[in-house]
Amino acid sequence: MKTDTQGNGAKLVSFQLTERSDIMAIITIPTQPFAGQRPGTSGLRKKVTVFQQPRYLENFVQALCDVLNGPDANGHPGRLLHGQTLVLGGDGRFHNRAAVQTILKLAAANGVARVLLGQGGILSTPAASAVIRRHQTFGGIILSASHNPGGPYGDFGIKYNAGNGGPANETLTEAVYARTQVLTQLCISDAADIDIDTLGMQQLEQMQVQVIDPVADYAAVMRSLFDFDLLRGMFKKGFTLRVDAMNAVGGPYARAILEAELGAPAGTVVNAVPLQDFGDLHPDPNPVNAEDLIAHMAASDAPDFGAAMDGDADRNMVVGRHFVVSPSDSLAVMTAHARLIPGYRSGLLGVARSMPTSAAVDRVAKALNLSCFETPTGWKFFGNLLDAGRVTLCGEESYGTGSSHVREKDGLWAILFWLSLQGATGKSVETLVREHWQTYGRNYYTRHDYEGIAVDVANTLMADLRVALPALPGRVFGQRTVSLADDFAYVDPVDGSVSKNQGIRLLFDDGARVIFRLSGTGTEGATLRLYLERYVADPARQNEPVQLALADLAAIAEQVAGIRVRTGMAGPSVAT
Ligand code: G16
Repeated sequence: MKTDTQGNGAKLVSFQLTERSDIMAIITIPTQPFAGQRPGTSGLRKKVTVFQQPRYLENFVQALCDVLNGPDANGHPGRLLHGQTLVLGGDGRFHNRAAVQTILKLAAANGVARVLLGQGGILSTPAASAVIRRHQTFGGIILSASHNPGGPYGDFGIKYNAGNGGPANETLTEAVYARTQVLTQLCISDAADIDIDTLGMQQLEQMQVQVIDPVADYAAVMRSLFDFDLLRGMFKKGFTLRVDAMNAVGGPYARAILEAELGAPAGTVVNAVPLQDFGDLHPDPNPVNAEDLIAHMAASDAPDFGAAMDGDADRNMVVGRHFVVSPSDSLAVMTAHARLIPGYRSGLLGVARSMPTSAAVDRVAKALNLSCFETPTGWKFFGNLLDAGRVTLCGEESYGTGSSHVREKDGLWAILFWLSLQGATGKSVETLVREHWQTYGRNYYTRHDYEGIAVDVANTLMADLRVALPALPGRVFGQRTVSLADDFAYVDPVDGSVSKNQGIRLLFDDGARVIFRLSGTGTEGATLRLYLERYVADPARQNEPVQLALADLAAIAEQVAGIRVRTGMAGPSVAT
């Protein structure tokens, strides 16, 4: 050990000679806090250009390491991270590779003993969760801005997942944020970049970096849940599938499992090579952004089944011939038929959905006598329920479904699930959903997004709604009366933690709902999300176009919130 001061203000606190006979050193560098490093719905997401500022990423990762190391008994920096293994990987978007190198050098300097790194810096979000769980690591760092656009002027993101494989809870993310605001120094290795593309072990300071196959652990989990022989048989008999990976990280996983292992013809997975800018696609699998898939599924020679995934492959969209399945319906249908899948044959422990997700799954849960939980938006809120064995399936309106097999939503898992349902029943996607509606009724559902509005306009709109809430119950709008109006708060049934201000809810006496919420994943201005839902039991009235069926609720929302006047927008920028 040696102490020295370098010209750039960095302090040399240790060194070691390597076999290459160059000097690697762990140095401390003075730094200053950056404002706004508070993680949102799912980690810290900012423009790439923000992350490229010197020491921006470093500060956040140092703060994370400090929090994970914890204080010792005397309140000094502790060593909880020392000797531990972390998982590292991302969705391959622009800045992924550079960020991986930086994080490795910080991890090495902050006591991490070993990193399991996805080859090329690649790990889909569900795969990262699977690796954390299978290797029982301390946790993992995932680099992704999910469905947000990529490229040099696009978005980048980072989040920490705990040892259960799931996104860190709010207590931890708030502690990291607090730490970012008082940080004065970084502890980092000045070693040269390592080779992140070759499988195998390398050394970085005292830390081992094991470059792993990004698909292997994930594929093993899928094999344990689904009947691969059944799926192989489907493709052998000519079943046709089109999976749009949107030039994002899901491509290699879908190719390896669907094409290489299950025998789907080459070309089943399209846009299958992850590109740093997603080839200018917006990798958000909804009918607007995945329009190419929608067009293929509407063609006369449409495949039997279509699906898309997002930037980090945790979201999914399920499409039949001429038929798009809403994420809320998807969760309900999966819940109703779960026992057809080997991994769920013994039944479900319970189900959970985020508050803005439609109540379609609630009806299935009631019929099957399952517990059904309503949580705030954000997959992290499912973690405790899954860990405590209270639920098996979870889902969100934002094209996310998943189960207890990992602690993230999982795009390819959902595709394999729907494929299996078709294989086990011999029914098409459309038939499965229409029969579901006949049995349980239909929850017409849409989400209207008002994107890129001024932050103060959005905040004022929400604040005004909160003020208006007490006067709303009992108010009559046409045929409907407001039965409840509140700002959704959640008490976690496992640890008792309380999360307030999770969205304004207007519930009506006929089961209809209007919900207002601000997005927590955007990087520019604010996005207001308006969620509309109406229940129709009568099969004869289940075939209206969705926007038409919900037009009266949209009008009520406008009357209550004055969105158009406040934003100057004639309508939502996206309606799905
Ligand atoms: C993240 C969270 C999801 C959440 C979604 C939407 O998804 O993991 O649980 O539903 O954001 O968030 P918002 O409505 O706040 O934009 P992802 O796929 O972006 O990680």
